[in-house]
Amino acid sequence: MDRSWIRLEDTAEAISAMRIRGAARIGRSASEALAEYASSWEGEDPKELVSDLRRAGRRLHSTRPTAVSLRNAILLTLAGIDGCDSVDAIKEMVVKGSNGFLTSAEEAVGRIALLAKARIPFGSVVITHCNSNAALTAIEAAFTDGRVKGAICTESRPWRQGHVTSRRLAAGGIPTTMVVDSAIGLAVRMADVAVVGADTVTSDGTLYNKIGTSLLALAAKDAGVPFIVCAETFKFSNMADVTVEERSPSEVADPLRPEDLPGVRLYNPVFDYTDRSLIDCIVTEKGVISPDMAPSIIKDMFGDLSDEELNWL
Ligand code: RI2
Repeated sequence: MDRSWIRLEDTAEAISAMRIRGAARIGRSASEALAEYASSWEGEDPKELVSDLRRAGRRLHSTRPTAVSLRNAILLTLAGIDGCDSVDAIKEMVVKGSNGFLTSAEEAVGRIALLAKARIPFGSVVITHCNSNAALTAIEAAFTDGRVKGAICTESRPWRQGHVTSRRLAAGGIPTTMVVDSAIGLAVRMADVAVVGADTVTSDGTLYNKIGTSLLALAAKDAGVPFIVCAETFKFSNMADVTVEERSPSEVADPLRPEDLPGVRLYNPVFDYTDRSLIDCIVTEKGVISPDMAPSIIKDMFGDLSDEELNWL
């Protein structure tokens, strides 16, 4: 195995093992890994480089099947490489594609925070689930404006990303309370607004996000609490199907003590889906939309890509 592939493999493994996690972050890491792989590729045949880059894209994509951010980051970073007639031109195209993707991904979070905070009434308690940088940046911006007086975070089993979330919010001075996931029904009634991130938004406006999100959305609807999704446009998917990632049962129960649960199969889905009817709005960097406007976001994002560029992955 050559050295550039080993570095790409390191990134793929880190994403797979969730040492790199968060839908946007895994997309950014994949884009960076592709640019680095292209830059350090040694060879003279442009066709071979295109084929190796696609192999690299497929390897990265295999790590987290639900997060469309990963797929879109790969497609957008490698867009245009077929039209290049030299190895140098391909390398330049990939580095340019990656830089463009990284810059727009970073800017998107700031723009989303600006738009989302305006949807949070002054003096609100905000409830959030899991650990979304887009959602947390919006909550922090709203706190700075005096719109947020407190935050409630769910623990987010099995990985307990709620610990990371509550530490971040508390460190920023926000009075923060963490609850176990089964307290969602009660906790949402202590909140004024729910703000979450997105792993994937499909063309029919369905949200795929960390397991438990749909329960928060249902409880929010029942309690009359607005449910806001913060999603960069590269989280939108033009795919008909979404594969919900299932991870190892060892994340839920101790694999060394099978005797604790004799004859029990453990099911550990990572994401669930929330119907668009439960979503008040989706805040993207292009504006605040209702879920039924998802197709126009998808058209905007992929409008310049050929069928070949959209379908190779
Ligand atoms: P940002 C995370 O997935 C969570 O589900 C979170 O809501 C979503 O990504 C979006 O996060 P995971 O990688 O992109 O923890 O907004 O499975 O940071």
